[in-house]
Amino acid sequence: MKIHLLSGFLGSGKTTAIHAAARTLLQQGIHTSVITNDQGIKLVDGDFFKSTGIPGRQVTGGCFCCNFAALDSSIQSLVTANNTAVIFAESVGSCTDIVATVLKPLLQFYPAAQVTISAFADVRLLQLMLNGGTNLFDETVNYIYLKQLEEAGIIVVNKMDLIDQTTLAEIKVLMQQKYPGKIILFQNSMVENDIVKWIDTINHEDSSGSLASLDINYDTYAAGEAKLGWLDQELEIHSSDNSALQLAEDLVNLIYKKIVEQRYVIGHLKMLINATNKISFTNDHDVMVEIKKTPSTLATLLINARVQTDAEDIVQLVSAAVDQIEKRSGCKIVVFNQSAFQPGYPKPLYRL
Ligand SMILES: Nc1nc2c(ncn2[C@@H]2O[C@H](COP(=O)(O)OP(=O)(O)O)[C@@H](O)[C@H]2O)c(=O)[nH]1
Ligand SMILES: [Mg+2]
Repeated sequence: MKIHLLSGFLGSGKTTAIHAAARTLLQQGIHTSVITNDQGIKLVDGDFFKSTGIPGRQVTGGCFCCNFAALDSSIQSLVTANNTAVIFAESVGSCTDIVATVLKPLLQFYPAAQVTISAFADVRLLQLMLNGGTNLFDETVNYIYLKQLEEAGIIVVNKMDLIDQTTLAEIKVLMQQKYPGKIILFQNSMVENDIVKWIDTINHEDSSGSLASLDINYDTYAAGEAKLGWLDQELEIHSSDNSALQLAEDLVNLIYKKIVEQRYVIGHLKMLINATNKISFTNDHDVMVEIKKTPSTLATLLINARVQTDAEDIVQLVSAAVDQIEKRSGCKIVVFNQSAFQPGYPKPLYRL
């Protein structure tokens, strides 16, 4: 069995790459599955994988390291139910120290397994980090970001289609200087060839067993995690004039607009309409979304927001957006599930 762990900051493209890679392997007849992970209650990514038909499990309510038992039972259940040969496991975007707390314990539990770690980095954010850090995020958040890259055997510099060739060439030089000895891939996860190259690399990676546990300050790590407020919320939009999908689109765009107006830095902001239509906003992305709309009296919306402010601020902001859409249209919006919090101090089950 192969277990490919993905770490990397929120929004770096982990789910996109897993989706493409799992599809490619499944087409080759290789039994492949996915484990998504989050601290909240319900994941846009997990629900998204369900809609694609790729076998998967969700570990929620805490990261893999603090929830190792749930990760382990997910692996066992995928092996039993799906005869899985390859598992992609995506860790929470603000989580690090996974060599010591996930990879090494997995190698002890599954000595015959090949376990790899790929740390994903959005090339645009990476560029800011390499040029002396960024004041976009708090410095404790930057600390987590750099620890994720430091511990992985493979760094995937992703979204390389989003910068020009000259800048890319500069980043390649800087990365080779900063991380000698690591495998560094430059990737566009939307392109099949790049995904095939990544699959090939992780297939042949056999140095994971010799990866060193990080030297890491848990107080700084915990402070960085706690800088981001989390909101997971499920809503239903009821419309008597069949405009529920239009209103869902309006609500999604209004929430994003309000976050931008408040100048809250986005870790990630993902929404899923009717369990199939996935929308992802980043700090660089300011176009409004447009979805395909059919007349409908009901639409559902799942929101996963990880934003650098207090969770309560995000709750208020979404609630104000909901009120505004209700008043303007006369529709009824019901929140039926919500979890809002700052992540607590990371307490891994194992640390080897
Ligand atoms: N242009 C471009 N966009 C990408 C690439 N990989 C991912 N994305 C987009 O980046 C956003 C976040 O991706 P996602 O896979 O959800 O990130 P995750 O939070 O790391 O799982 C989505 O809108 C993706 O479509 C890439 O290589 N190029
Ligand atoms: Mg993801």
